Amino acid sequence: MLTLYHARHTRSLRVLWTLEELGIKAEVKSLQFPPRKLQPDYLSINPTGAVPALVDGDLVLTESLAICEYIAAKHGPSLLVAPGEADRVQFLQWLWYGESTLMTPLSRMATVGRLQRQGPDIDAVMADARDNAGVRLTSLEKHLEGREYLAAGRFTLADISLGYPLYLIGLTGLDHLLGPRSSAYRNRLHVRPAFQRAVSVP
Ligand SMILES: N[C@@H](CCC(=O)N[C@@H](CS)C(=O)NCC(=O)O)C(=O)O
Repeated sequence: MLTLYHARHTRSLRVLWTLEELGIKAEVKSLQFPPRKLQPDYLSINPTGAVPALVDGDLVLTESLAICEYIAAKHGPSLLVAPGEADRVQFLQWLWYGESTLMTPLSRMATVGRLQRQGPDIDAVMADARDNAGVRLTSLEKHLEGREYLAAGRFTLADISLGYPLYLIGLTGLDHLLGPRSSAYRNRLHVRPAFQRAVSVP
């Protein structure tokens, strides 16, 4: 049995979503956030204190996309675009864009927001991160021209990767940063029954 350490509104949503898409059961342990401060016993599972973590027997994985790829490779390879398959490179590009390019300014905003400080320096950091996210989103808008999904003409893990930061954009009131194609794309992802089930896990 897989065990997933999860906290609401975090990257563990990607893992829950992958599990739901593939109909895989896991024991979900919901943690208070941030576990680093509120659940110190969790550091014995993941010394970084970050979520998600997946335990499968002796194996412990602590990167959301590595966990999703591990699950997909075992149970649902159509979520991946294999080496040699057309669009493999686009798949990699957008898989990483979701965690690296797009999450970087959003994580900065979340971290600074959590500190609950005020003042011109904080405002400047937040404004810069917002601006940065907006600029970065223009490449998604461009890529979506004539495409329903990011790679291989089907729903893949790259879409799950992006679906999480697009969810955060909605949560943090940044919808105005999305162009029309990106907004329609996000709706397409988020109406999926598997996403709806995943996002309702407390
Ligand atoms: N690259 C990692 C990042 C994990 C991460 O930073 N998780 C955030 C929540 S989305 C977290 O737990 N932050 C709290 C902390 O680091 O204390 C992944 O994709 O899983």
